[in-house]
Amino acid sequence: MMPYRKKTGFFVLFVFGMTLLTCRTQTGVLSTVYGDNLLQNPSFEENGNSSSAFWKIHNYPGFQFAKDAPEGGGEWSVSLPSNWAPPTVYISQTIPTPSNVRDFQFSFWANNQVTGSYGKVIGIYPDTTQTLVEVRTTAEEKWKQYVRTFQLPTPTPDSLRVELWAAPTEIARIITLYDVVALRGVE
Ligand SMILES: [Ca+2]
Repeated sequence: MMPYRKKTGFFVLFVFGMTLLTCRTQTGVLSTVYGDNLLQNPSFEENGNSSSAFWKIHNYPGFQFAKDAPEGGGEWSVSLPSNWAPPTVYISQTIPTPSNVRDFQFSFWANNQVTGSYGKVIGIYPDTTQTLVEVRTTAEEKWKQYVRTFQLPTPTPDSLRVELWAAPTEIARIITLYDVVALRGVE
């Protein structure tokens, strides 16, 4: 038997955690800032702090952020390091494919030092995946927005996954910054 006090402690922690989760969902701080955007936490921040909520990072131990953002992008962006070529580090967010939408607009802001980082949207089927759109960035000295439209194939994938990839490099450690990522249905 667990001591009574320990049990109570766990319960209080549990309730506190659930309250945090509930507040986050109800206030919509992360989801509705950019109107009809289907992605959650598109600006990598919440209440003035950097945030990785709703995103996963792959092939890297943790998220890094930069206090640098495009106009309208708040204060923070996500920072993806490149240590070798080809790049292996990327972040992703997966959403159920919305019904009754065939055409989408995929957009993001990027700031990188070398050409070759990219964002893409992948359609996920029960037994396979298919790249629906891939947008390569160019080397820029400042933030630049990339926008592309695409149409869902038939049959429709069960879910859509947005991926943002670090740039390839063989020379030195560089970073790519991403911010204000959006996936929207268009008429
Ligand atoms: Ca931001």
